[in-house]
Amino acid sequence: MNSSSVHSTDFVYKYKTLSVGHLNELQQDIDKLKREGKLSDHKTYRSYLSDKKFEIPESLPNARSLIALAIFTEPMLINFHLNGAKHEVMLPHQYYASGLTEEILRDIMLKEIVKESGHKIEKATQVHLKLLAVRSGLGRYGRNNLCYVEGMGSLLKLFAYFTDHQFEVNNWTEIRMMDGCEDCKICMSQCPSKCITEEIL
Ligand code: B12
Repeated sequence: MNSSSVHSTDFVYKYKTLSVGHLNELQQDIDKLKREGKLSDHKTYRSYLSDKKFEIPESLPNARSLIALAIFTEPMLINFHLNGAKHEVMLPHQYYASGLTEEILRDIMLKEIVKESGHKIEKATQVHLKLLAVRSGLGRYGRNNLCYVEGMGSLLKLFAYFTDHQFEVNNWTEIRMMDGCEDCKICMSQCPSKCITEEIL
């Protein structure tokens, strides 16, 4: 199934689907980074990744597809008053109650994406979401390694679901950095810890 942008209550979402036949290749992308020593060994960082694996969940052994979903919610603008001056600060939706619930996500998945009745979905909590989004063609990496989705920028939340529904279109895509990042180095010059490199993907 191809990407679609639908407005549902206060959210805008886009999605792409991939066959579970690509799970091994997705895992190999990560294993290759590890082998080449490109993943930080820092134990806190590794702890974030320790449960992540591209594999069919035991709770849905007949899973056929993975759905990558990007949700954009308007950021909240808050005013801080400091020494008589007002400072407007943008708060992404991870940090305020945007109203997005698990039930809304399940409804989007079942009623608007899977559509055919009788199918199951299972939230994929252990996959690498940016990689899945990029490999499914939903988004592209920015030089800063965040995932950008056309029309949404990077201020979005990614989710993934397994389903036993087989979609007709398989969207396997090469890993690429956004064209707009090739000549732009603004994030590089602003990164306080100098983590962003000249490297082009
Ligand atoms: C660990 C983690 C963190 C850690 C570590 C972040 C870090 N800087 O490393 C902490 C807790 C600090 C964190 C913070 C944030 N996170 Co976070 N985090 C994750 C998590 C759990 C895993 C990400 C990860 O490291 N994956 C493993 C790496 C290896 O995967 P990868 O980056 O896709 O790997 C590919 C690239 O490296 C690429 N590659 C290889 N070489 C090169 C070279 C170039 C030039 C490029 C561009 C790419 C590239 O190839 C790899 C694949 O083969 C994901 C959720 C998930 N389940 O995936 C969220 C996630 C990435 N985080 C997210 C967000 C929003 C944030 C914050 C912005 C939250 C906030 N508002 O403060 C901050 C950003 C901080 C920052 N400066 O990066 C979003 C990103 C959305 C997006 N648009 O991309 C995710 C997807 C969560 C979500 N559900 O939406 N996060």
